[in-house]
Amino acid sequence: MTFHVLTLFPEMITEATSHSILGRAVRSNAIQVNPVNIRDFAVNKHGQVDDSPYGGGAGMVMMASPIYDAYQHVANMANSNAPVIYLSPQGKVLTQAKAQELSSLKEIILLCGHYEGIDERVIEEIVTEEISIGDYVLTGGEPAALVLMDAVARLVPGVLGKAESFQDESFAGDVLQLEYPHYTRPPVFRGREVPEVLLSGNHGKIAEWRRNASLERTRRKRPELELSPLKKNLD
Ligand code: 4HQ
Repeated sequence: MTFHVLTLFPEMITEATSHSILGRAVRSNAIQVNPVNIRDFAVNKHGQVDDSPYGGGAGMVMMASPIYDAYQHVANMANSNAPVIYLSPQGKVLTQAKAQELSSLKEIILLCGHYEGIDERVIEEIVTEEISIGDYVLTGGEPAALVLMDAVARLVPGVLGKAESFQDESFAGDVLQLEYPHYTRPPVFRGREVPEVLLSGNHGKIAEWRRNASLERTRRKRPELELSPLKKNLD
């Protein structure tokens, strides 16, 4: 799977996808990350990509043409029906189900905005969907694009190792369940003991304890996650 990222800060994307699990996935070709520098498509020799807003007001607006040209550059290599996702608080909030859906695509194009935003006309022209990573305000779209890429990439076959993906097998598809508590040596830390069952060697009992702990935790800490998608539609 290829993530094309239209951005003014391509190093943020390269750097953050070059470590740990994503770094390994890039090196092994399980995923491709293609940051495209919008400034390479600037309107003049000064590298201008933003301008003051029509109608006045503070701040700057990203110009339409550098973004459009950067998009055309990608569209020439990408398959033309790849979604173009604008990271924005105006989008639907990213869910595990959405990450699942995106993980089956061959390519996606992510558009990262900065300053006050992007000229509305280029959004109308190229964006197929808007996604938010949560109801708070970022300084730019790059951290949001990285969050989306991380959540999607780990669902792409070959990205997680056997040990890393094992955990997920016990959980059904789209529904997010909180993880059970984890413990490692020593058996007592500041008077706190590891639950006895985990030291018992009884793998049936251990699996049952973890299933229960996971359910109990989800119910207590994030009760809204327990609602099935069907139930959710009823409220
Ligand atoms: N942004 N989820 C880009 C966000 C955001 C979010 C603020 C995106 C600034 C220009 N993006 N604009 N929340 O806060 O995706």
